[in-house]
Amino acid sequence: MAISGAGKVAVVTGASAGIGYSTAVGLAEAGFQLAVGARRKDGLVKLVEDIQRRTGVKPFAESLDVTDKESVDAFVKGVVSEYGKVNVLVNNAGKALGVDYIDERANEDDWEVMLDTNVLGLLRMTKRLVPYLVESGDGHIINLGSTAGHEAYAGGGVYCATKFGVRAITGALRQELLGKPVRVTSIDPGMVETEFSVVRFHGDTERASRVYEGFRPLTAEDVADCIVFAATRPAHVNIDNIILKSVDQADATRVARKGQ
Ligand code: 8X3
Repeated sequence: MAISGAGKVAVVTGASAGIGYSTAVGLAEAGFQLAVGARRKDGLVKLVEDIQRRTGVKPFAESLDVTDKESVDAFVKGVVSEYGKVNVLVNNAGKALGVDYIDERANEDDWEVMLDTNVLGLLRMTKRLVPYLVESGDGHIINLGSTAGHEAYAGGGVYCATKFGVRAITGALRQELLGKPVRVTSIDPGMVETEFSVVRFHGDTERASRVYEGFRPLTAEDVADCIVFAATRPAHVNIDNIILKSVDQADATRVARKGQ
């Protein structure tokens, strides 16, 4: 049985595009009041208009850089003063940068950004919101993991490390929050066609499009569907983990492409 989000507040990070954007729309359509954050203001403006058009309700939207403690503090303060509570935290902000091997050519700045965003950013948001999630009496942390958190691949060492890290954090949180009214879920997609690869290849759209050539990758909406599903189960039902991949993807490196 699906439970409506009416009366509940959901926070989505990295909401200006891709999975975050679709998740915010999906949760708003399921009745949640939304608080959305991202570094890029233009995507947030579009999202606010989109949600308002679909639901008639204007979400709280503020710039948010999860790598910056002050930005995280200001965002959380804004959400709490707007709604007075938080029920759901979707830790979506994250990225891959490069496909460097771990050798002398690797870009260490990329390593730092990935670890800071995907691991520390998720921790910063979680640390600050856990008290509110507990206090809500019906809280839920939904972390965006990845198949890269289950299987490492060449060129993905550091990105995979961040997603293995997210999986560890999800597991620890489930233990730590046992006995408290907070569910903990990890949604772990394989290849999803969003701006993910454009970001990974530092803006090289042609190289990014080749990643998804000749097969049917997941879409942002496919992943958002799983997040909304987890968030709309009854309060005692914890969806621990959903791993989803395109029917054309077997594992990190094996993809059935047309003509191959
Ligand atoms: C994204 C999946 O295979 O590009 O999290 O690392 S993959």
